[in-house]
Amino acid sequence: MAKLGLGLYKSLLNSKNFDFAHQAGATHLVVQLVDYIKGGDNPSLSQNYLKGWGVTKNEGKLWQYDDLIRLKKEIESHGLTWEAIENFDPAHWYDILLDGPKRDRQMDDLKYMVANIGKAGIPILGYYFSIAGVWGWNSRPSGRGHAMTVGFDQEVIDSDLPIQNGMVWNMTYDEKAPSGTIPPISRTEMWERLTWFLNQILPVAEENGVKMVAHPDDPPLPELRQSARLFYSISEYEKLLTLSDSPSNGFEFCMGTLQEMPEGDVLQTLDKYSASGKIGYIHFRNVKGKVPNYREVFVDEGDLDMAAAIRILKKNNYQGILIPDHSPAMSCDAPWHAGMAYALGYMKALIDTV
Ligand SMILES: [Mn+2]
Repeated sequence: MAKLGLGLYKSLLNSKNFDFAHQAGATHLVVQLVDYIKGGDNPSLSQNYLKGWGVTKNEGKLWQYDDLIRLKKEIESHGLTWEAIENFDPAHWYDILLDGPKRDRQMDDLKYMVANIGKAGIPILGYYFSIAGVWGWNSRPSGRGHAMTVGFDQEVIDSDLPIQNGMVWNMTYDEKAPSGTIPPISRTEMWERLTWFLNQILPVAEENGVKMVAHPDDPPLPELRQSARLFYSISEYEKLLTLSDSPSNGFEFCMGTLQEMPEGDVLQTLDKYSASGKIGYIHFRNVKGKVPNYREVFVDEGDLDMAAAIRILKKNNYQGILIPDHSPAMSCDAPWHAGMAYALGYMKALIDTV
Protein backbone atom coordinates (compact mmCIF):
# COMPACT_ATOMS: atom_id res chain seq x y z
CA MET A 1 0.00 0.00 0.00
CA ALA A 2 0.96 3.57 -0.41
CA LYS A 3 3.36 4.93 2.19
CA LEU A 4 3.26 8.26 3.97
CA GLY A 5 6.03 10.80 3.46
CA LEU A 6 6.84 14.41 4.26
CA GLY A 7 8.69 16.91 2.10
CA LEU A 8 11.26 19.04 3.92
CA TYR A 9 12.94 22.18 2.60
CA LYS A 10 16.69 22.53 3.09
CA SER A 11 16.23 25.00 5.95
CA LEU A 12 14.12 22.39 7.79
CA LEU A 13 16.61 19.51 7.61
CA ASN A 14 17.32 18.92 11.29
CA SER A 15 16.69 16.28 13.92
CA LYS A 16 13.70 18.12 15.38
CA ASN A 17 11.87 18.02 12.05
CA PHE A 18 12.88 14.41 11.40
CA ASP A 19 11.27 13.55 14.74
CA PHE A 20 8.26 15.71 13.80
CA ALA A 21 7.78 13.74 10.58
CA HIS A 22 8.01 10.43 12.41
CA GLN A 23 5.60 11.62 15.12
CA ALA A 24 3.04 12.59 12.47
CA GLY A 25 3.14 9.11 10.98
CA ALA A 26 5.50 9.64 8.06
CA THR A 27 7.95 6.85 7.30
CA HIS A 28 9.65 8.48 4.30
CA LEU A 29 11.14 11.87 3.43
CA VAL A 30 11.39 13.93 0.27
CA VAL A 31 14.27 16.36 0.66
CA GLN A 32 14.73 19.69 -1.09
CA LEU A 33 18.30 20.98 -1.32
CA VAL A 34 17.53 24.36 -2.93
CA ASP A 35 18.20 27.50 -0.87
CA TYR A 36 14.88 29.28 -1.08
CA ILE A 37 14.21 32.58 0.67
CA LYS A 38 14.63 32.09 4.39
CA GLY A 39 11.63 32.03 6.63
CA GLY A 40 8.33 30.27 6.69
CA ASP A 41 6.40 32.50 4.32
CA ASN A 42 5.75 31.40 0.81
CA PRO A 43 7.13 33.91 -1.65
CA SER A 44 4.08 35.46 -3.16
CA LEU A 45 2.92 38.07 -5.56
CA SER A 46 2.71 40.78 -2.94
CA GLN A 47 6.01 39.97 -1.21
CA ASN A 48 8.37 38.96 -3.99
CA TYR A 49 6.86 39.90 -7.29
CA LEU A 50 10.19 40.33 -9.05
CA LYS A 51 12.71 38.62 -6.80
CA GLY A 52 11.01 35.24 -6.84
CA TRP A 53 12.26 32.53 -4.52
CA GLY A 54 15.52 34.34 -3.86
CA VAL A 55 19.16 34.12 -4.94
CA THR A 56 21.01 30.84 -5.28
CA LYS A 57 24.75 30.88 -4.64
CA ASN A 58 25.26 27.19 -5.20
CA GLU A 59 26.99 27.33 -8.56
CA GLY A 60 29.84 24.82 -8.48
CA LYS A 61 28.61 23.37 -5.18
CA LEU A 62 27.49 19.95 -6.33
CA TRP A 63 25.77 17.28 -4.25
CA GLN A 64 28.64 15.10 -3.09
CA TYR A 65 28.34 11.43 -2.21
CA ASP A 66 29.79 11.86 1.30
CA ASP A 67 27.37 14.67 2.15
CA LEU A 68 24.40 12.63 0.89
CA ILE A 69 25.48 9.63 2.96
CA ARG A 70 25.91 11.77 6.08
CA LEU A 71 22.39 13.18 5.72
CA LYS A 72 20.98 9.77 4.87
CA LYS A 73 22.43 8.24 8.05
CA GLU A 74 20.97 11.07 10.12
CA ILE A 75 17.54 10.58 8.52
CA GLU A 76 17.71 6.83 9.11
CA SER A 77 18.78 7.30 12.73
CA HIS A 78 15.36 8.92 13.21
CA GLY A 79 13.54 5.89 11.86
CA LEU A 80 12.89 7.37 8.41
CA THR A 81 13.75 6.41 4.83
CA TRP A 82 15.08 8.97 2.33
CA GLU A 83 12.84 8.34 -0.68
CA ALA A 84 13.56 11.25 -3.00
CA ILE A 85 15.26 14.55 -3.70
CA GLU A 86 12.94 17.18 -5.14
CA ASN A 87 14.26 19.78 -7.60
CA PHE A 88 17.63 20.66 -9.00
CA ASP A 89 19.09 23.91 -7.79
CA PRO A 90 18.79 26.47 -10.62
CA ALA A 91 22.50 27.20 -10.09
CA HIS A 92 23.21 23.67 -11.32
CA TRP A 93 21.25 23.70 -14.56
CA TYR A 94 20.25 27.22 -15.64
CA ASP A 95 21.96 26.91 -19.00
CA ILE A 96 20.26 23.56 -19.61
CA LEU A 97 16.89 25.30 -19.15
CA LEU A 98 18.02 28.36 -21.13
CA ASP A 99 20.17 26.57 -23.74
CA GLY A 100 23.09 28.76 -22.73
CA PRO A 101 26.88 28.44 -23.17
CA LYS A 102 27.44 26.37 -20.00
CA ARG A 103 24.86 23.77 -21.01
CA ASP A 104 27.21 20.85 -21.68
CA ARG A 105 29.31 21.41 -18.56
CA GLN A 106 26.18 21.68 -16.41
CA MET A 107 24.91 18.47 -17.97
CA ASP A 108 28.11 16.73 -16.83
CA ASP A 109 27.45 18.11 -13.34
CA LEU A 110 23.88 16.77 -13.30
CA LYS A 111 25.08 13.35 -14.43
CA TYR A 112 27.68 13.36 -11.68
CA MET A 113 25.03 14.25 -9.08
CA VAL A 114 22.50 11.69 -10.35
CA ALA A 115 25.20 9.01 -10.10
CA ASN A 116 25.96 10.16 -6.53
CA ILE A 117 22.26 9.98 -5.64
CA GLY A 118 22.01 6.46 -6.99
CA LYS A 119 25.16 5.29 -5.24
CA ALA A 120 23.82 6.76 -2.00
CA GLY A 121 20.67 4.64 -2.40
CA ILE A 122 18.17 7.44 -2.93
CA PRO A 123 15.81 5.99 -5.55
CA ILE A 124 13.97 9.04 -6.92
CA LEU A 125 14.82 12.53 -8.18
CA GLY A 126 11.97 14.95 -8.87
CA TYR A 127 12.62 17.79 -11.30
CA TYR A 128 10.62 20.65 -12.75
CA PHE A 129 11.60 21.60 -16.30
CA SER A 130 10.37 25.19 -16.49
CA ILE A 131 11.65 28.65 -17.37
CA ALA A 132 9.23 30.83 -15.39
CA GLY A 133 8.84 28.19 -12.66
CA VAL A 134 6.31 28.62 -9.88
CA TRP A 135 5.33 32.27 -10.26
CA GLY A 136 2.37 34.60 -9.91
CA TRP A 137 0.77 33.18 -6.79
CA ASN A 138 -0.76 35.44 -4.22
CA SER A 139 -1.03 34.70 -0.54
CA ARG A 140 -4.02 35.80 1.52
CA PRO A 141 -5.99 34.69 4.58
CA SER A 142 -8.65 33.21 2.33
CA GLY A 143 -8.59 29.62 3.58
CA ARG A 144 -11.01 27.95 5.97
CA GLY A 145 -10.94 29.85 9.28
CA HIS A 146 -8.95 32.65 7.61
CA ALA A 147 -5.97 30.37 7.03
CA MET A 148 -3.19 31.95 4.97
CA THR A 149 -3.14 30.13 1.68
CA VAL A 150 -1.76 30.60 -1.82
CA GLY A 151 -3.72 30.89 -4.99
CA PHE A 152 -3.67 32.19 -8.48
CA ASP A 153 -5.76 34.90 -10.13
CA GLN A 154 -4.61 35.52 -13.65
CA GLU A 155 -6.37 38.89 -13.97
CA VAL A 156 -4.32 40.48 -11.18
CA ILE A 157 -0.89 39.65 -12.59
CA ASP A 158 0.93 40.68 -15.75
CA SER A 159 1.48 37.17 -17.06
CA ASP A 160 3.50 38.51 -20.03
CA LEU A 161 6.04 40.28 -17.83
CA PRO A 162 9.44 39.25 -19.24
CA ILE A 163 12.05 37.53 -17.05
CA GLN A 164 15.13 39.53 -16.09
CA ASN A 165 18.56 38.35 -17.20
CA GLY A 166 20.21 36.25 -14.51
CA MET A 167 16.93 34.64 -13.46
CA VAL A 168 15.30 31.34 -14.31
CA TRP A 169 12.90 29.00 -12.49
CA ASN A 170 11.85 32.03 -10.41
CA MET A 171 15.27 32.35 -8.79
CA THR A 172 18.30 34.56 -9.42
CA TYR A 173 21.45 32.67 -10.33
CA ASP A 174 23.52 35.69 -11.48
CA GLU A 175 23.15 38.96 -9.57
CA LYS A 176 25.63 40.66 -11.91
CA ALA A 177 23.83 39.81 -15.14
CA PRO A 178 23.53 42.77 -17.55
CA SER A 179 20.19 44.51 -17.36
CA GLY A 180 17.58 43.35 -19.81
CA THR A 181 15.33 40.36 -20.20
CA ILE A 182 15.57 36.88 -21.62
CA PRO A 183 14.09 36.23 -25.08
CA PRO A 184 10.69 34.56 -25.51
CA ILE A 185 10.80 30.77 -25.78
CA SER A 186 8.47 28.72 -27.97
CA ARG A 187 6.84 25.39 -27.14
CA THR A 188 8.83 23.63 -29.88
CA GLU A 189 12.06 24.93 -28.37
CA MET A 190 11.01 23.82 -24.89
CA TRP A 191 10.25 20.28 -26.09
CA GLU A 192 13.62 20.16 -27.85
CA ARG A 193 15.38 21.22 -24.67
CA LEU A 194 13.51 18.66 -22.56
CA THR A 195 14.20 15.91 -25.09
CA TRP A 196 17.92 16.72 -25.12
CA PHE A 197 17.98 16.77 -21.30
CA LEU A 198 16.22 13.41 -21.00
CA ASN A 199 18.35 11.77 -23.68
CA GLN A 200 21.40 12.83 -21.69
CA ILE A 201 20.25 12.11 -18.15
CA LEU A 202 18.08 8.99 -18.43
CA PRO A 203 20.85 6.51 -19.33
CA VAL A 204 22.85 7.71 -16.31
CA ALA A 205 19.77 7.56 -14.09
CA GLU A 206 18.94 4.06 -15.28
CA GLU A 207 22.49 2.81 -14.77
CA ASN A 208 22.46 4.15 -11.20
CA GLY A 209 18.96 3.03 -10.25
CA VAL A 210 17.41 6.50 -10.05
CA LYS A 211 13.94 7.34 -11.32
CA MET A 212 13.66 10.87 -12.80
CA VAL A 213 10.15 12.21 -12.23
CA ALA A 214 8.73 15.42 -13.71
CA HIS A 215 6.48 17.87 -11.88
CA PRO A 216 3.74 19.54 -13.95
CA ASP A 217 3.71 23.33 -14.47
CA ASP A 218 2.36 25.30 -11.53
CA PRO A 219 0.45 27.46 -12.32
CA PRO A 220 -0.63 25.40 -15.34
CA LEU A 221 -0.75 28.01 -18.10
CA PRO A 222 0.33 27.40 -21.72
CA GLU A 223 2.63 30.43 -21.52
CA LEU A 224 3.93 32.45 -18.61
CA ARG A 225 6.31 35.41 -18.75
CA GLN A 226 6.79 34.90 -22.52
CA SER A 227 8.03 31.35 -22.12
CA ALA A 228 6.05 28.30 -23.21
CA ARG A 229 5.27 25.77 -20.51
CA LEU A 230 5.39 22.06 -21.22
CA PHE A 231 2.99 20.46 -18.77
CA TYR A 232 -0.01 22.82 -18.60
CA SER A 233 -2.66 20.17 -19.35
CA ILE A 234 -3.04 16.49 -18.54
CA SER A 235 -2.73 15.46 -22.19
CA GLU A 236 0.50 17.47 -22.58
CA TYR A 237 1.84 15.97 -19.34
CA GLU A 238 1.21 12.48 -20.71
CA LYS A 239 3.45 13.28 -23.69
CA LEU A 240 6.43 13.01 -21.32
CA LEU A 241 6.22 9.25 -21.72
CA THR A 242 6.48 9.47 -25.52
CA LEU A 243 10.01 10.88 -25.17
CA SER A 244 11.46 7.74 -23.59
CA ASP A 245 10.26 4.36 -22.44
CA SER A 246 13.10 4.13 -19.91
CA PRO A 247 11.98 2.77 -16.53
CA SER A 248 13.71 5.87 -15.14
CA ASN A 249 11.24 8.21 -16.89
CA GLY A 250 8.13 9.01 -14.86
CA PHE A 251 5.81 11.42 -13.10
CA GLU A 252 6.09 13.44 -9.91
CA PHE A 253 2.32 13.29 -9.74
CA CYS A 254 1.07 16.57 -8.25
CA MET A 255 -2.66 16.05 -7.78
CA GLY A 256 -3.15 19.72 -6.87
CA THR A 257 -1.49 21.06 -10.00
CA LEU A 258 -3.30 18.58 -12.25
CA GLN A 259 -6.62 19.56 -10.68
CA GLU A 260 -5.83 23.23 -11.44
CA MET A 261 -5.72 22.37 -15.15
CA PRO A 262 -8.81 23.30 -17.14
CA GLU A 263 -9.47 19.84 -18.63
CA GLY A 264 -9.04 16.19 -17.81
CA ASP A 265 -9.78 13.88 -14.92
CA VAL A 266 -7.11 13.65 -12.24
CA LEU A 267 -8.41 10.43 -10.68
CA GLN A 268 -8.64 8.67 -14.05
CA THR A 269 -5.07 9.74 -14.76
CA LEU A 270 -3.96 8.56 -11.33
CA ASP A 271 -5.58 5.20 -12.04
CA LYS A 272 -3.87 4.85 -15.41
CA TYR A 273 -0.34 5.62 -14.26
CA SER A 274 -0.37 4.14 -10.77
CA ALA A 275 -1.32 0.86 -12.45
CA SER A 276 1.53 1.11 -14.96
CA GLY A 277 4.26 1.99 -12.45
CA LYS A 278 5.06 5.39 -13.94
CA ILE A 279 4.48 7.44 -10.78
CA GLY A 280 7.58 8.08 -8.66
CA TYR A 281 5.71 9.75 -5.84
CA ILE A 282 2.55 11.77 -5.29
CA HIS A 283 1.91 15.33 -4.14
CA PHE A 284 -1.31 14.57 -2.32
CA ARG A 285 -2.93 17.98 -2.04
CA ASN A 286 -6.27 19.56 -2.77
CA VAL A 287 -7.45 22.73 -4.47
CA LYS A 288 -10.60 24.71 -5.21
CA GLY A 289 -11.04 26.09 -8.72
CA LYS A 290 -8.95 25.91 -11.86
CA VAL A 291 -6.89 28.32 -13.90
CA PRO A 292 -7.45 31.23 -14.28
CA ASN A 293 -8.61 31.26 -10.63
CA TYR A 294 -7.83 28.72 -7.95
CA ARG A 295 -6.80 28.48 -4.33
CA GLU A 296 -4.94 25.79 -2.46
CA VAL A 297 -7.02 24.44 0.43
CA PHE A 298 -6.88 21.97 3.30
CA VAL A 299 -6.63 18.40 2.06
CA ASP A 300 -10.18 17.51 3.17
CA GLU A 301 -12.11 20.40 1.59
CA GLY A 302 -11.14 20.75 -2.06
CA ASP A 303 -12.60 19.73 -5.40
CA LEU A 304 -10.76 16.38 -5.41
CA ASP A 305 -12.14 13.27 -3.68
CA MET A 306 -9.03 12.23 -1.77
CA ALA A 307 -10.58 9.03 -0.39
CA ALA A 308 -11.33 7.95 -3.96
CA ALA A 309 -7.68 8.58 -4.81
CA ILE A 310 -6.54 6.27 -2.00
CA ARG A 311 -9.00 3.58 -3.14
CA ILE A 312 -7.48 3.78 -6.64
CA LEU A 313 -3.95 3.45 -5.25
CA LYS A 314 -4.99 0.46 -3.16
CA LYS A 315 -6.66 -1.22 -6.14
CA ASN A 316 -3.47 -0.76 -8.17
CA ASN A 317 -1.20 -1.89 -5.34
CA TYR A 318 0.75 1.39 -5.52
CA GLN A 319 3.86 1.04 -3.35
CA GLY A 320 5.20 4.59 -3.59
CA ILE A 321 4.81 7.48 -1.19
CA LEU A 322 2.39 10.36 -0.79
CA ILE A 323 3.49 13.72 0.63
CA PRO A 324 1.24 16.68 1.50
CA ASP A 325 3.23 19.06 -0.82
CA HIS A 326 1.63 22.28 0.49
CA SER A 327 -0.96 23.09 3.12
CA PRO A 328 -2.62 26.31 4.19
CA ALA A 329 -0.81 27.72 7.21
CA MET A 330 -2.61 27.32 10.55
CA SER A 331 -3.04 30.08 13.13
CA CYS A 332 -0.57 29.16 15.87
CA ASP A 333 3.12 29.47 16.72
CA ALA A 334 4.07 26.85 14.12
CA PRO A 335 1.84 27.54 11.09
CA TRP A 336 3.71 25.31 8.62
CA HIS A 337 4.11 22.39 11.02
CA ALA A 338 0.49 22.48 12.12
CA GLY A 339 -0.67 22.49 8.49
CA MET A 340 1.55 19.53 7.69
CA ALA A 341 0.55 17.59 10.81
CA TYR A 342 -3.12 18.10 9.93
CA ALA A 343 -2.58 16.86 6.36
CA LEU A 344 -0.45 13.89 7.46
CA GLY A 345 -2.99 12.79 10.05
CA TYR A 346 -5.79 12.94 7.50
CA MET A 347 -3.72 11.04 4.94
CA LYS A 348 -2.69 8.37 7.43
CA ALA A 349 -6.30 7.81 8.44
CA LEU A 350 -7.31 7.40 4.79
CA ILE A 351 -4.49 4.94 4.13
CA ASP A 352 -5.28 2.96 7.29
CA THR A 353 -9.03 2.72 6.72
CA VAL A 354 -9.41 2.26 2.95
MN1 LIG B 1 3.36 19.86 -6.37
